[in-house]
Amino acid sequence: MNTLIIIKPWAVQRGLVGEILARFERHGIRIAAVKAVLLSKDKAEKLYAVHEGKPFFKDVVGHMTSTPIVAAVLETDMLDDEAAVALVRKIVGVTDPTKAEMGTIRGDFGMRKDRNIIHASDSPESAEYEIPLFFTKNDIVSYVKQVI
Ligand code: FUP
Repeated sequence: MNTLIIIKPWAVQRGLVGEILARFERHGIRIAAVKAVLLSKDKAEKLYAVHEGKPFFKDVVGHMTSTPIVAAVLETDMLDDEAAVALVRKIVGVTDPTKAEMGTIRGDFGMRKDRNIIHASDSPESAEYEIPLFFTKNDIVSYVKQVI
């Protein structure tokens, strides 16, 4: 199962990329693809398409396109799809860093809901939509042994 995380501009600016990726690795979740990108407005709008029309939409698109982000595909074969997404979201913490538990990424490094350090796909379907915004199939490796 693959899911997408994005280390957002404030976390990249503060040099937290390694620390954040390490948290997933320590759980046995593997990095199947990773890259730094300056996101285009079009891609940012697609990423947050479900929020179009909401008061924070323009701001979040502006923020996500302001300075480089680091996108990563995470892989785990130890859990079913729903559970894999749930574990990644648990490591990330809830949307608002003031409410996120200490020990989660947002709880430890975030401050503002609208600048909450990291994005993670919220379902297997979202992951399927979001991953191709950043990666082609050839960009993504698999650590799962395939028997042919
Ligand atoms: P999450 O799935 O936890 O990233 O949360 P959402 O999909 O609800 O929000 C996506 C992004 O929109 C957040 F990371 C930041 C922004 N946002 C706000 O700025 N204000 C809000 O009230 C909700 C979301």
